[in-house]
Amino acid sequence: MNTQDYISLENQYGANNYNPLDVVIDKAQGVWVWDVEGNKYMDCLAAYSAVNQGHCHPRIVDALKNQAEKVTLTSRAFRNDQLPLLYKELSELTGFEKVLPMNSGAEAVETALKAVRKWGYKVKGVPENKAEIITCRNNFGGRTITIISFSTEEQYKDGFGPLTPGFKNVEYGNAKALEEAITENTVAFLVEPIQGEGGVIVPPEGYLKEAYDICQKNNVLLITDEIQSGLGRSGKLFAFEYDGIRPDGVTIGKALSGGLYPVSAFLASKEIMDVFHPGDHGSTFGGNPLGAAVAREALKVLVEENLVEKSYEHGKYFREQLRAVNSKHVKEIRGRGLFIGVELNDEAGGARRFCEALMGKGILAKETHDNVIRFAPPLVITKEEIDWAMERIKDVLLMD
Ligand code: IF1
Repeated sequence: MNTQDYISLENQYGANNYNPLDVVIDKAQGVWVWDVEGNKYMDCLAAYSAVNQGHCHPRIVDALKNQAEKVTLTSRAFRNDQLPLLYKELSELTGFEKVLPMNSGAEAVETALKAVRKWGYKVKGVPENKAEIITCRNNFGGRTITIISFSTEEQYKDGFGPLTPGFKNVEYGNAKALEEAITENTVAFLVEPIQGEGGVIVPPEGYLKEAYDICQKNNVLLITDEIQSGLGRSGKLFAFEYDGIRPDGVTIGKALSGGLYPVSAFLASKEIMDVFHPGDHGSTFGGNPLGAAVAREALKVLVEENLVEKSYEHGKYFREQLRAVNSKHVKEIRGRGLFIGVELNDEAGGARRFCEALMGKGILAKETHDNVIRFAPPLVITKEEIDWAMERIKDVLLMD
């Protein structure tokens, strides 16, 4: 079968909920992927930061294989030997006292929403069903009905009502707007330290610190969603570190498993996590030993291969090289670490055509919000591989 054969099958049997590039990948290793015709591409999306460790990292593949031959799923009705070790290693690495394991990022966000609401009622004393959560315009937190209820992207909500109440959106990066939105019923502020889908938006210097102080003053929990920006993507373990703060809770996912298995988690203080009692919340696969074993190895690889530092250094280099192209199409190059957005001028005709041109030159990148090309390769990318990419990116950014 060739590319078109696979695409025809997708069109015949698959829901039409994506519009992917017409590349059918059947092999991947490190920053490289191959299509069914044997063409080789550099993956500059890294599955939206789920393969920070590089595709099919041998150590994580081995961890998956070894565990798969022992036990893969016990449910949480019983215990297993991998989850407590993941708890310990995650807590020691991140500094958060408690972990609640889930599978998808959206489930981790939903867990955080439940935690902050319950904390509001049981600890802060907000009247039942009156809890308010503040989020930011252009957020992305997943696709569940509650999460899209605070989305400002009309398409994500269209046809999925009635929406979940209890959310207020404020302008991203505007601490004053946050302060003005707080009422005595506000339980939390949920924010991405860098908005990925919003177009790799880095907030003004000190914004998170201002937000932290405002939350502290008003007894409002600060929860950062680091499902995309976390685990090295921004050049720090967590992007919240750039403001020298520690939020009350954080959601992680994607690279937590290195892309080998869906593993996510909500991390928080004991005070917050203790709102959960047996039977309050859970998931069939949440905390399973296969995912836990994979996540433990993925975190070890992140640390032992210095991927956070590499993201910082190579991201800086990548952004410098992009700026040096001096393309008439480019409005702004922004980002932190290897989380890079190239915003194009309106006259450039949209980012999709640049992504298609990049694909023709062996680079897979994804546009976000029509006019931003996101470059977010696996953090294992080398300087030489960036140079290889830049030769091709330069040609594309200099096209008419
Ligand atoms: C899609 C976007 C990115 C996320 C943040 C939670 C989640 C995500 C900050 C939910 C997931 C994915 C979802 C995927 C494409 C991708 C995406 F374009 F949708 F918005 F990365 F920017 N918080 N983002 O980025 O995690 O449930 O997907 O595991 O839905 O198309 P998930």
